[in-house]
Amino acid sequence: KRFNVAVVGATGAVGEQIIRLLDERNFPINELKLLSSARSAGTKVKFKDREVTIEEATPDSFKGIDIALFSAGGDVSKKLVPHAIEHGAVCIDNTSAFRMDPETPLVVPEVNIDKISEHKGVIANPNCSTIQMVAALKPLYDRYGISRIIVSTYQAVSGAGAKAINEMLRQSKEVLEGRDPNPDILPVGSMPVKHQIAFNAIPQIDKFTENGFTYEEMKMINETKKIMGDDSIEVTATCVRIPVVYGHSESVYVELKSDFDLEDVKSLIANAPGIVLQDNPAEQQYPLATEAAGKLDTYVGRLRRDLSNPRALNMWIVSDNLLKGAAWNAVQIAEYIAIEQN
Ligand code: 11C
Repeated sequence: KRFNVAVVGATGAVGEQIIRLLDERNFPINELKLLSSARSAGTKVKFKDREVTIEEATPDSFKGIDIALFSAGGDVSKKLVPHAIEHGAVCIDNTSAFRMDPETPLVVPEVNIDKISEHKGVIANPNCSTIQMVAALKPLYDRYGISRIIVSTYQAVSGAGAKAINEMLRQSKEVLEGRDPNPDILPVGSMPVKHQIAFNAIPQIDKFTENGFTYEEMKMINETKKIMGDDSIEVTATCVRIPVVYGHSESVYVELKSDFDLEDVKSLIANAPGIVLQDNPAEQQYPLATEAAGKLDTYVGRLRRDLSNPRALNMWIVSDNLLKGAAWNAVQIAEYIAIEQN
């Protein structure tokens, strides 16, 4: 069977990668519908041997669509996903709109692909920083159990969209030329205070919640429990924006429920699907955002037993936030749906 596929948010940083992956992976497409806001409608995009004109996304856009991939922001998803479902489409939603809805599966294929069959029209794609962490920790969870995770992130500006990338590049040039960098977007476009990102580290991604954690940090805490299907895992997170374009890096401390052998941990990670072990301190080999950028896998290194707790491990996890963290995870889910229906 070939599918009628819609991509909502086709001109965004994630939408562009979704289109590229559907093309490169030869997804079985009959009709491809590219949708965006009225502002970008009319733009032409090359897809295989055809040219597809981007159309404005409206409630009627989904007639005859089998699979719809959404990455145009939570408000667009909240408004249009119900219409797409009504027209019979399965929606894969990249936003946080439905992630914590108990009826909606939150899926990282390497962790809980079995959940896709429970969907009621929409499958949620988790937050980028959560995806790479749970994908890397899953083999350890299965073998040893996990009681606690403490994570600090070093997140790329592309997570905040194309405008944030431009802001970081512009500011870098301005600082090097001795000019004043004018912060305009980061840390959060809709908040009044802005901070310089060039040559800086900003400990704020998304707005603050009432408990002092940001929404990004709460996503890592809540989504991890839901994806792993285990509310007993204690998670704490500090999320930081750094001047890297592509690739989120994470320092993760994880307490296991039973004694472990470090060589066994390395071999579990080396053999896990979608994970690459890059851990050779003698050769100064460890994951780097510059090397993970553009790749589909998640890279793990700096694996070491914690000195304060022999049942805990420290590690460094890196992945391309626009790919495994967003577009690739979504296309992977679409591929599973296609296999299921064929
Ligand atoms: C960032 N993680 O790096 C965010 C972007 O909930 O899908 C993705 C936000 C989300 O800024």
